[in-house]
Amino acid sequence: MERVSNKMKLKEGMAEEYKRRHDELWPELQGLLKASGISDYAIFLDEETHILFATLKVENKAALDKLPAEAVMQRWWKYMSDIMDTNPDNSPVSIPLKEVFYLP
Ligand code: RM4
Repeated sequence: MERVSNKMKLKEGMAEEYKRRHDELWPELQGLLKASGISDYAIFLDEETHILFATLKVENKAALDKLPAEAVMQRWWKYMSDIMDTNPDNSPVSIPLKEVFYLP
């Protein structure tokens, strides 16, 4: 099991909408994430900076590299692109974070 964290950026004033969309996470996307070996996936919002801190566990990190090619992932990213900082392909600007502490 590997831990992976990264940060993304939400557009100002979109906190409620971001939470609403994730409360209604598409079952198909949830299925893909679980089938990819992801668990304990949480996203926290820093309300001062609008930075989203995402953290998850995954059985094998290589599985994450396959997600961008999945149609449902691309549809989700397009759906989310109006409220997040995104790359030209609609994927969120996602900056990997370095683990510096862990207490099991
Ligand atoms: C986020 C972002 C991530 C996705 C989660 C479910 O807003 O789009 O890439 O893994 O939603």
